[in-house]
Amino acid sequence: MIELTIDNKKVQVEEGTTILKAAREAGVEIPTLCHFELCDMGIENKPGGCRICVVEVEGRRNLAPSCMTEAQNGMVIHTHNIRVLNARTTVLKLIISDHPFDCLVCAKSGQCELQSLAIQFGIRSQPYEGEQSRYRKDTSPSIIRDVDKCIMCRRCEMMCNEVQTVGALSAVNRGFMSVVAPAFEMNLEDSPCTYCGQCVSVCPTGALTEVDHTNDIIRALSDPTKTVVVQTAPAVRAALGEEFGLPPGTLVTGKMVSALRELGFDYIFDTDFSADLTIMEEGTELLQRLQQYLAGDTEVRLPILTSCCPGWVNFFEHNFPDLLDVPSTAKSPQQMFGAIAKSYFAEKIGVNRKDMIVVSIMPCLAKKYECQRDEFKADGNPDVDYSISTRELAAFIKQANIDFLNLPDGNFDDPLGESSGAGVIFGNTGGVIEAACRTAYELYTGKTLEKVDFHALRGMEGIRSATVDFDGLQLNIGIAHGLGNARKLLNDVKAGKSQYHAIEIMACPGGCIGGGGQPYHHGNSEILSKRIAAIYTEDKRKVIRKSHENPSIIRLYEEYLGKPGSHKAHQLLHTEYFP
Ligand code: HC0
Ligand code: SF4
Repeated sequence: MIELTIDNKKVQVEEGTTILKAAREAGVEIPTLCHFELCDMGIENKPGGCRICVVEVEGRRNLAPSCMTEAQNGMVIHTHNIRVLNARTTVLKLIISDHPFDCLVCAKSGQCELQSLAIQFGIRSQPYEGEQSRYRKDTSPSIIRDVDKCIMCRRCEMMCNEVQTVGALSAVNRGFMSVVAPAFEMNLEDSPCTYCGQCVSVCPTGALTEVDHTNDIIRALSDPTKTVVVQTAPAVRAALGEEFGLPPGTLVTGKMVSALRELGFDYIFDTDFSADLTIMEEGTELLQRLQQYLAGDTEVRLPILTSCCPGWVNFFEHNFPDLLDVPSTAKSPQQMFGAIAKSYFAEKIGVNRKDMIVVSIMPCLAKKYECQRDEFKADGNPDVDYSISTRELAAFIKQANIDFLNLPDGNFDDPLGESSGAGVIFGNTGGVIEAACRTAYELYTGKTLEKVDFHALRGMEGIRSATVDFDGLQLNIGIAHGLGNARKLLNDVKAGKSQYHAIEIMACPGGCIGGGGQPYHHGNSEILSKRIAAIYTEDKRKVIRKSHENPSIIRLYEEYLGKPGSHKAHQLLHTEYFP
């Protein structure tokens, strides 16, 4: 241990600790901009570029960037004397001198870290006037890059390259023209980007934001010829409350339903319903492949990979084009919902599919891209018309002046609003495969599963393994969240070295609860853990906790689909992948 003095406080820290961390351990907050830490992953972004975190170290001529400077025994540090404050203000003014002044209409206004610092440091005018660099905007199906607002903090690069190993973003150009961009400054759409949205979730300014579809939805809601149906993803209910000041981990399922009703949606349904449907189809596929394998078929594609996360689907299409027959062919719950809403449900209520608008509320930005894919359209009409994020829904509720916190708890509509606990745990890493185990166990063994909680499949480690006993058959399960972890498991599959029968993969750290469209969590893993706990609480509260026991799912098969894996189920609920 070493001892130093920070703002007249004696502090003891481990050798090798930076001044920034030492100060935080002592309860002294130093402002930062480029610095970002994902503690549980051991990943830290500290390019030392912004210089907002400078401090004075007695005896040194220059101010020191605290994120980059190691604390040393006997150091005496001042984090907010006049010299430090002046330096920070000058640095901020320089950053702002090359930043657009459109805060009034910026998508990040109110949540922009640069704006917050400008307020904190009392900057009230454009300090250094002169020419500013100007770039074109780059709009993809999910993400808008407004690189005039890039401050070169390089957090997005850290997420894309170190966590996701996608490598779509890197620093280009020099001086005022330096920005983070795809190689050769190509459009994001032409790059290997998966639309996972993790770069958006850490961008401190409005340089990276989601494509906003709220106005399209308002237009649909005000068109009397349209029946507007909404589905809400499992993870949204565990995070939406944060946008209204509720503590992380507060479940707001009932308030969310009431808000959607007040917003004017005709039917409020649940993606948890179609998560149950996914289990019926994906679980059947898993059992079919297993039975082929047990019968000695050496050609059978095992492990089966889950296929419900569109960021992950993009990733394997780009990076593993020779493994496209390995993932399950089951569509994601978002897309299964759209296909069933615009066929079975539309027929039930006598509405032409062209007059039905299906909206999804998702914690994810890749879902925006997914619902635009050609294979999810019938005669050019998409199964899901618009997907908006948890953040966009919160903004929409605020725009409509709905008193969210005082709303009563509402109930989802029938039949596509009924779901099991297995459907809701899809939102957590490990949840899809746990849900699949609950159903596959009973279908395989013919016995009742007494203990539905598979604790071995839960947790936050990036790669997890567990063996589940199916009455003598030992099923090896792998789980990865974050695309960097997924790549490791996929490399083993490619090399024929994988020991698993089934692998669940989610693109975002934590699964959908940590999706790129969720309220900003600033790398705080405690927030993710609380959302995860909330999802398991919702599961526990459900009367039905296994997908195949959902009465509305049973009825859907009886009335419309026949049985899982039927010809009709294949037509509506399965897909193919493209390199
Ligand atoms: Fe997910 Fe989903 S669980 S991807 O994370 O499978 O976005 O929440 O809606 O589709 O159900 C996201 C969350 C979903 C889908 C479901 C899956
Ligand atoms: Fe990289 Fe994901 Fe951002 Fe695309 S969306 S640039 S893959 S972090």
